[in-house]
Amino acid sequence: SDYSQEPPRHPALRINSEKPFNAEPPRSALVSSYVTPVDLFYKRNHGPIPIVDDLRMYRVSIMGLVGNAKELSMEDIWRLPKYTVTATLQCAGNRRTAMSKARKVRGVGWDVAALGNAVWSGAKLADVLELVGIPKLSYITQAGGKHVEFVSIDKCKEEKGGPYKASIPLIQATNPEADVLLAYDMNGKPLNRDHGYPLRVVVPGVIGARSVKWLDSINVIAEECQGFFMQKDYKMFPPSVNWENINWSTRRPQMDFPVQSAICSLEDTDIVKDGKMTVKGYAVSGGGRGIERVDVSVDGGKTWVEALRYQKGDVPYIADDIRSDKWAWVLFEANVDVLQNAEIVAKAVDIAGNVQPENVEDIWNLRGILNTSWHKVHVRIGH
Ligand code: MTE
Ligand code: MO
Repeated sequence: SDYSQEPPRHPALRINSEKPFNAEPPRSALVSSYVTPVDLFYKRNHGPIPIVDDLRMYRVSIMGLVGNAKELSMEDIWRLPKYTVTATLQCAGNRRTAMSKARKVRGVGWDVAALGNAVWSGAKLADVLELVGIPKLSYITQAGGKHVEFVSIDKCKEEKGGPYKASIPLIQATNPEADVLLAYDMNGKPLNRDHGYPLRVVVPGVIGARSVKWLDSINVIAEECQGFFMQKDYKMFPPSVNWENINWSTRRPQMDFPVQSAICSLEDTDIVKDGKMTVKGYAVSGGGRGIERVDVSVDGGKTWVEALRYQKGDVPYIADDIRSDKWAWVLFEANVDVLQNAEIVAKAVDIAGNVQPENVEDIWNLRGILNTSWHKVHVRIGH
């Protein structure tokens, strides 16, 4: 595989793997703005970044169990109504390094920044599927299609040199309220190469692995995608399963991500000045479930204070707000007094009442996905 034509990248990114390129921003960059700048947005790849140099030649084919297969040009996609959705994309492997410290897991290591919040614009997948004769809110096509598979242009070793692919259920793909996009813009500008130029899928509220970049074709199929990343990866196993007794077919591919939060204003080993400080971070849940509450503790979880939450450029507010972006994170901040060496903790609660689990051991899994345990940071008092 050829890594000689990778795009330029921001020097502040922390590189977790060079080839393929996997990198995340420093924690502090995440809480400096509600919308994550493109160059600091985490990059998660499984192969070299493909090159699409002639946009006029670019086509997306829509095929499989549809009435009339079609090839769409970018012009065709641009002609459809343009929707803009603010959505947080999170890799299922976010916070894997911390899970691996409890007990070794397999996979690229990530700190707490394998996620970002972007403003995505593009056509709704539901509108695109209508062009091939599939009505809105369909769970099955006349030819028996129940899943929509996205196939990429890139090549990766997990697929034995074939393209990256994933699928979502047809009912989600054809539901306009699910806001699944074929996005061509990120933060108001055409996608760059790292993030899927010229066209990518964005499945809000679902682990990043299903938001296929560099889209080549859309396949309507009867069963979920049989690709590596659906069947042999991105599944959550119980702590008892190891590499000797694993049976991949016993679990479903992970779709929605669970409630998550992390502190971003502090690194693990920070020395702070005695006294008042502001703890900042992010909280997000999958499936469009908003964040109900974020609790912060400075005594390892014995006592808690409620943090202020905000989206957009708003001043922090506590009450839920009708302006809220349902697919996006909230940033939080809490003013606390740190009088001695302390364990600072954050935990979030989503609107369904789901709470992050306390201990990583309880959710340990051999692939190291979905580490949503309480985020703990040790600080020492210094001068
Ligand atoms: N799409 C393709 N074609 N190839 C990939 O390697 N990685 C997936 C997803 N889509 C991937 C892909 C994973 S695991 C994640 S978390 C997101 O893209 C990351 O998107 P980003 O690099 O734009 O942040
Ligand atoms: Mo991912």
